[in-house]
Amino acid sequence: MKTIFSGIQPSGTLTLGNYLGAMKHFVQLQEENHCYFCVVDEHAITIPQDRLKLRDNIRSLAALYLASGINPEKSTLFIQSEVPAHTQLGWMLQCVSYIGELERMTQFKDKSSGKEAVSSGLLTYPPLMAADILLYKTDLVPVGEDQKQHLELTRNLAERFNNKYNDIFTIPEVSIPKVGARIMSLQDPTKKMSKSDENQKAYISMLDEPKKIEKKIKSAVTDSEGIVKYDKENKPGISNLLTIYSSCTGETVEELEAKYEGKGYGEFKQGVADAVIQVLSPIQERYHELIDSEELDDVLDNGADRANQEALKMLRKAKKAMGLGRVKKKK
Ligand code: ATP
Ligand code: LTN
Repeated sequence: MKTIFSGIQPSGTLTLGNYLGAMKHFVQLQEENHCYFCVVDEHAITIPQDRLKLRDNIRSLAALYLASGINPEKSTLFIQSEVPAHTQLGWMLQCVSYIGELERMTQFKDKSSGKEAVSSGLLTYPPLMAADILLYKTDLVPVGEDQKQHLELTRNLAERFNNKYNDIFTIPEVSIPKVGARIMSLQDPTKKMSKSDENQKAYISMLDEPKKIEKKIKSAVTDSEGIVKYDKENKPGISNLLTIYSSCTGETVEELEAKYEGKGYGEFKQGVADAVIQVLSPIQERYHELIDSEELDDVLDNGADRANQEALKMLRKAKKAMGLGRVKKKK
């Protein structure tokens, strides 16, 4: 049995990309592992957030975790800001991070480029992410492709700390799905699908109604060739839709290519829409039962208690290793 940790930012309603690249795999992993799943709200404030919207997004994300199949009996589900050890260890890890290596992170470069006021939190985001992971002796971190670089940095920071202070951190491995690790924007299939995209037609929200899903997929950018074939270079739009279809139904890309041979994009897109709706509908139904329930609060209270207990143990070890605080004199 391995210890698994992953986090999702409550920076908007989750997209189909978040589901196929991350959430779906969390649900499978919890069957045989000891899992922690986190709503990383402290990461979300690295870019400006509306306070009321953030609160809604935090609750909504927690409900989506459960609605997607995270079982609180098997996994610990909690909100990052309810476990203070994360920012505490995050600070300590900032002090072992170099500015140069943080500036090299592509997520930092993407999110800061062209902006006038960039928060220092956006730069120091990865040591906080490393703290999330290292507090729980995590063996494996399931994430989408875009997080690979942050995971490499986490491993480096853990090794640097272990060598310099004391060998306390487990070095985590990354787990990236074979299909669906990078779902692309429906409007610009060279960009990843993102919940912070200004263009709502670019992404499918996990809470979009069937009609909306159908409309967005039908207006997805493709090409004029009219052949359903996977070719990422020359047909990025169709390739992305094939990936989505395959991740939703489990059929392979080859099987889907054969199924749509000689058929037009209209029919293919209808198939993609139906597959997506079939996956999201039951999740949405359960979500609406949960969102205003006390059950959700109970799960989160419980999760925070369990996470706090575990995280404090590692925080104490890290403080001791670095020489923070004091040793009390015996009376
Ligand atoms: P934003 O889109 O708001 O910048 P994000 O979606 O990149 O945020 P998170 O919501 O924290 O960031 O991501 C949660 C998980 O979903 C991560 O494991 C991430 O790798 C994965 N993920 C995000 N976007 C995609 C995508 N387009 N395809 C596959 N996986 C994704
Ligand atoms: N950086 C991630 C979110 C995140 C995370 C984590 C993922 C924060 N802490 C710990 C895995 C483990 C993102 O932007 N998607």
